Amino acid sequence: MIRRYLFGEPIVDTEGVLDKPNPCMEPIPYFSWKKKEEGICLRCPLEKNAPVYGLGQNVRGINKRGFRYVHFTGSNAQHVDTLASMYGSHNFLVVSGKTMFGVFVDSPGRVTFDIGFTDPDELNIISELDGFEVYLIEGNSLKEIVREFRQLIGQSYIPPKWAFGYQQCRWGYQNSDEIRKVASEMQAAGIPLDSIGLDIDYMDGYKNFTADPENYGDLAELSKELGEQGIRLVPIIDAGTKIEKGNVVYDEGVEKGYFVKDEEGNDFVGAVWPGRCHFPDFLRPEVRDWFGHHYKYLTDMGIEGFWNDMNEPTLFFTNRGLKHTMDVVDEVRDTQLDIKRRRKLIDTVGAMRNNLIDYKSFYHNVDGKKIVHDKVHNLYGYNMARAASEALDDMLPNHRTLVFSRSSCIGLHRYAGIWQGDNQSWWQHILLNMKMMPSLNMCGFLFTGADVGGFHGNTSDDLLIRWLQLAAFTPLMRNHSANSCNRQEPYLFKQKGIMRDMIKIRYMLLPYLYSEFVKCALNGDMMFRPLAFDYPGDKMAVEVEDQVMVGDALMIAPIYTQNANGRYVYLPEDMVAIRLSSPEEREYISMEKGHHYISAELNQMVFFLRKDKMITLGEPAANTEHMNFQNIEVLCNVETESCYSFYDDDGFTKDYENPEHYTTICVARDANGELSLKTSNLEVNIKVTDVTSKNK
Ligand code: MIG
Repeated sequence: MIRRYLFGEPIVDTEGVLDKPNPCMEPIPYFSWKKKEEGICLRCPLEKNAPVYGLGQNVRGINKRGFRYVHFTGSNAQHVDTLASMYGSHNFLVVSGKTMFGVFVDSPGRVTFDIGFTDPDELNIISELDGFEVYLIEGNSLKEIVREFRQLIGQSYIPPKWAFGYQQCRWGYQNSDEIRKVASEMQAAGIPLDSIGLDIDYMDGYKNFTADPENYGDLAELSKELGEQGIRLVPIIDAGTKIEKGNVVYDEGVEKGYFVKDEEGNDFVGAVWPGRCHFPDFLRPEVRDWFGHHYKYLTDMGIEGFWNDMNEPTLFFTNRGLKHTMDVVDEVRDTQLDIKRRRKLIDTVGAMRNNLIDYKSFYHNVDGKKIVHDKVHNLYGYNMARAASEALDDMLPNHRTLVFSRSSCIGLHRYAGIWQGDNQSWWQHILLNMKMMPSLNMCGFLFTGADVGGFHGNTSDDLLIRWLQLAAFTPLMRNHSANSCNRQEPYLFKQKGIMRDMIKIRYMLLPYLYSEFVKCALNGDMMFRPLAFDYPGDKMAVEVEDQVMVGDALMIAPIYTQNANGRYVYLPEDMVAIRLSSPEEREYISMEKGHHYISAELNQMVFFLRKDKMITLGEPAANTEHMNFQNIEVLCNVETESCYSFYDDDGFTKDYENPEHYTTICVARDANGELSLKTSNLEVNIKVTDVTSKNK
């Protein structure tokens, strides 16, 4: 059951929820609330040891209890335990325990979730804005509460099938020949590849919807050439518009009055890559429509995948901040620069970036109302990526495109995916990558993943290999790195053969991953789940923070420690461990419920198949375009009988509901102990592999 509560008068409709139930007039259950200096505070006691799940993109555990998260989208690349907010603000959480409920705080502004941090026995939710809405969701299980919430916020974005293939990216590919080289090196190393990301380097002077005439003058040919090999380009689009006459987006935006304004009503100025920029007012539908249709420049080249960056929005500096900094420089210039002044200088320079004073100094126009940015801050990236998605739908109807964003808010999950931002080549970031998956899935973000290998910092063979072993399951599997660190393409490493085999395993898993993904999107389910969601009565399972369920049939327990040749896992039921060093080289190990040490050398990846479940596997190919999902192997761990609903489609169009996309696959053990197969669709060729208790 879902109930909606209104607090004050919301300044805008976030459009996180499209179909709103009538508001409830009775007082909100579970919570007491009062107005405090920091905002409206909703307080609720927490049961001892009861986990709290959700909040989407954040650091720390799957169980979010024990920290104070502040949702105000930001771009901090230090994803450490004390980071209070990341690029997204996803204000949904589920409190478990004897009484279980979900809460969604629908607000465009800053919301703080103090989950047993200041007081270990309390949840305090503080909304800085007086006007906001709260949805309270009750249900009989964690899964049910999430499903109800997901129905409320609407169906999650489904990208084209090719977006599930391996993506190679890097900040710093200098010209189109370098892109060609990435493709040919990948092919020479026998590594599957579906797309190559283009970072800001491809643009002309960091202007959106342009290509550098010297280095990327042949972008259209490049796109065509690679397209013929089944490889797609995925260019970046940034939030800032360069102030420069002749820059079409600038000229039009100024003329139409489509940029956000400063106090005096002039186009607001903030700096990003090209230096001083204006920022489209994406909260306005007509601005989204205008900006979104500029993607035509790229779609005309056959490009159908895009990523949106710097849309928190990130501001390197404003004229105010710069002037203030220069004043401080003057003030300290001729002094001895003692510790205080030195600190002041450093802090002032640092504070030029993403300063709250600046976020309070520009305005949106929402339905004719002038609204200061910091009150709707969390909606900016959401509406930027939405602009792309809406216009692409218009320009390429009934055709799926890839769009993923850095900044987000609940609502964007209907339009795009997100990546997890500027992580590091740290072992603990493999784990963080995994832990964020279920939290994001709860909030509707299914198409997500992290920069594989880590964005900042130099990666090593073993780190990249172990990371690939996790990323083999994440819908977005993109290796991306910063221009300041070593290159990270797999073919450059000594152990590239292992990397190739891990990426091939990803392609082998695709028919299962794609089937599970689309079904989860259509049914409002989570593809990645904490163990607690599937085994709520199992106290041990509830505490597990380094294993998750993936789809209907699998549990994963990735290795995230350097030099380890295995790890401890907890099995909440009997399962079959599948240990493989390539799609063909496999071992099946029956394991009983309980604690185990499972060995997995660097070249071995392990995952676990649940009892009476099966997965659908494909034959890896150079890319998804060359794969045939109608030719599959089903790997079965089935004692007596089991059925699986296998989803597949053409990967491009949108008639998801077509019953022809579903094949029911049933296997049953006959009198001889052999598995026999029944299927609803004879066009899918199925080979059955029985991995049930091979040891017995
Ligand atoms: O702060 O475009 O998250 O993926 O490579 C750096 C350059 C700006 C941040 C993105 C990252 C991208 C980078 N951008």
